[in-house]
Amino acid sequence: MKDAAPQTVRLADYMPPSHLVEEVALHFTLDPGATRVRSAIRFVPNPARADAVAGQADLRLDGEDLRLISAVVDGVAIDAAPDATGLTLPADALPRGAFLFEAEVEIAPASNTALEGLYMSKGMYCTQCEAEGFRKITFYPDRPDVMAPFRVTIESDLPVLLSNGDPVNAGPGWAEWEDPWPKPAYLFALVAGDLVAHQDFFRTRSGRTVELNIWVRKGDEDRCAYAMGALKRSMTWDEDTYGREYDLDIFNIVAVDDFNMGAMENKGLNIFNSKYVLASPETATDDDFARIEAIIAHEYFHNWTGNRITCRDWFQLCLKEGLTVFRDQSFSGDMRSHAVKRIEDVLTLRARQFREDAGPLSHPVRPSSYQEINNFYTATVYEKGAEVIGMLKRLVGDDGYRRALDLYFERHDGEATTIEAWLKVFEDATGRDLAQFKRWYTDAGTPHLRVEEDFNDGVYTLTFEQETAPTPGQPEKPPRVIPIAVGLLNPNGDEVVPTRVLEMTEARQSFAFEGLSARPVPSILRGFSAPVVLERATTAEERAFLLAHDTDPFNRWESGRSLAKEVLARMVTEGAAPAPGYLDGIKAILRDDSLDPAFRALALRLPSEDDMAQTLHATGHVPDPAQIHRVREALKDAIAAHLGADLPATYAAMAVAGPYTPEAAPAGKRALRGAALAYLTRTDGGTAATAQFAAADNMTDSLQALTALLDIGRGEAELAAFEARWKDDPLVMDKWFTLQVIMAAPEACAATATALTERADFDWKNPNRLRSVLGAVAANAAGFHHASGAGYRFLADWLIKVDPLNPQTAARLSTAFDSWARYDADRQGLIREELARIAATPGLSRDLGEMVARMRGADDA
Ligand code: B3K
Ligand code: ZN
Repeated sequence: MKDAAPQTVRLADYMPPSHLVEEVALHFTLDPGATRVRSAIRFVPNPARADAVAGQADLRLDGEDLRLISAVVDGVAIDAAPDATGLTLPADALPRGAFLFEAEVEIAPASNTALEGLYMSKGMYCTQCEAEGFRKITFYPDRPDVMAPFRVTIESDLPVLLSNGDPVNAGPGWAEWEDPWPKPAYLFALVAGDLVAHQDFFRTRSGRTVELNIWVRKGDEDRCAYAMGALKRSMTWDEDTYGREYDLDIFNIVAVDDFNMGAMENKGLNIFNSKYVLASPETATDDDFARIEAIIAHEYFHNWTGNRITCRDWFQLCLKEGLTVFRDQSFSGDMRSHAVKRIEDVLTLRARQFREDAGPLSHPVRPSSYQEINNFYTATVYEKGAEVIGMLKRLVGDDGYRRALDLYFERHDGEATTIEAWLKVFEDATGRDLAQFKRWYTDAGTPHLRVEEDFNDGVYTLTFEQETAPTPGQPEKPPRVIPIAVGLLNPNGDEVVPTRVLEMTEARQSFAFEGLSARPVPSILRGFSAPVVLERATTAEERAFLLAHDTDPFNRWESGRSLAKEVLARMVTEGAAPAPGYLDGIKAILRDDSLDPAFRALALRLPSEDDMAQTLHATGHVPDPAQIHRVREALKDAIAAHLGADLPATYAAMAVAGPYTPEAAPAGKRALRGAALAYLTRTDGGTAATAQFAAADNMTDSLQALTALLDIGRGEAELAAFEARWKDDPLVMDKWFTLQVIMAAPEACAATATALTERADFDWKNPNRLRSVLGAVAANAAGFHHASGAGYRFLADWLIKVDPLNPQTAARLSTAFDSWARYDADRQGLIREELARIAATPGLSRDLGEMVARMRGADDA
């Protein structure tokens, strides 16, 4: 069995492919249980492989779960015997030079529950090939450094038949597509279904007209307009900002209900989880709209960063993902607010990537080994990968960055390349040596940055010390290049030194600022200029000062954030009361009409329970999730009481007049109104929330109200009304499932989740529905970590059940266990028991097997 003894793949073992592919023709005859795939692949020995040129290299083709019907080389049938993972064509059976390999295989898309390769979702056929799904469609060198133009013919009774590239021919029951741009197999896509298009057109800046289609099931057409607008904005932005134009006559997006992740950038045929396409004011929240805009942009941007220039091997995943996340973040900042976007991105980075980096799953942005590559589509590769690009840009400046990117596109277009080539482009374009900077790609772990300061004779000196704790397999952590953006304020709040980027390269390093008349207040790591943990002993007064005066919006928010964490930490560790200075600071922010409402809403948001557990653990405490939950609830009550009459006032002031639109400005007002409502509900017994729910004409208002009511133990009637209205809309019902689990009291969390999974509409084979409950259990920190172990058991039971059908999704959900080492001996014991139970399950997938082994650690894995 292929999963019995998983192989470790190592970057150090990379070998160029023996053969390249000049062209591929595929012919599909679709059938749910017996789809036939005929392939004709023109191979040529790779000039970079002397053994292949000399006719001495076997050709290895990947292939899994395929029934081989025939194999032919240059017209002559061969006797091919596939093994569990593919087919080897021995060198002595191959012609010298180029040759044509033809095969016919049979596959069964209807029974493909892993949702990888060709599968079916609600009567439609669709594909997901990244990372290694193409090998479940036909025999092929399924590796990203083999790029080829594809011609695809699809035969089926279904009315809409789509593949990559441009349509070249069609007739009743068939269609032919041709993609002229060489691409790796992971970008192949096929869709067939009874679909309708929401259509539009885009004129590129060189004057070509591109047909744009969003394909959905009948009835969903009226939920596509926002995604279409986002697509057109993305296309314009990539032309304006990166000089990149779209390169085919047609761009298709298809919405699919059963999908393992968010979306996929297949060339010319993006396939999306319907959750990230379909939106109307009644069904989608402001956050949903923002995410749709970001994901549409992300997949579109991949056309250049990922598709035209792709990865040599999967270790280079961050080459396309880090860069494309960086690009979509910049785009969203341009469309909305850079300050707000930056704060949101840092919140996500800390919640997901810092957490990952602090535990057993820590790995470098460019890992050096894996068993299952799907396990490395992580916050580290994506979000930290984007941070690394942000640092590069900060170090070389905007012009240097633009020159480097132009050179990257010019030099590597049409190639499958590496991080080395990426860095070389920056070196060549800017003259910088990036050897030390490269450690951000190769070394795992989050650096901690300690700061000391000194003021003497008008000279202010900041001394930084960096340290990174060992991570699995990497005991030594040499210093990295850290760009530290710093500004100085004088004691009356004026900025005396505007933002300057200090470039730290040593383990310990000082930077002096001269000519200051008084000891300044430093604002350090402005804009979160590097993904590090800043440790600085400072007073609550100074933080409150920066919260009120900092000119850098990120650091202004950050001061409030660190104050909140300190308040919560002292409530937990010393039983302290909430500090009045903090409560006053919150009130001042709430009242400050000069601030963007979206920013104020973020400043009012408390650190999450998981964030507090992470913070307490990092400062030498053993976090108690139950106590953190109680204390955080008490702080919410204290804030609500302290804000008093300001709450109804803000709530009223932030009402948005007129019909709902998802733009940033009204969304920001709704966010602040929702934050006020959450506190207000603690003091008015739910009056305002009940009224808001009854009057709501959009999903943001409904969910805010429902959440606020559940938070005070009410909302039964509203939950029922919500269900009655939306029971036939799975995307909306996912929210209903999630909310009940997230808001459940710690002791009721597992039971609530269990009851929900017993409902007839808990279709657990649908990843969105599955995650709506399992992901929510993991997100309810006090519930998941309840001392009874019920949360742990619930998740482990489900992982064992899901794994045989959908290993990728099971592996992803298992990461909830990765923080086990933070907790007390009892909880550690309970989690380790569950991990051991999963590990002992016969036939465990390579996906979940690898994750569990890493989480358990080398000693007993
Ligand atoms: N590249 C895909 C993710 C593929 C995940 C494979 N397990 C979507 C994206 O990052 O844009
Ligand atoms: Zn991506």
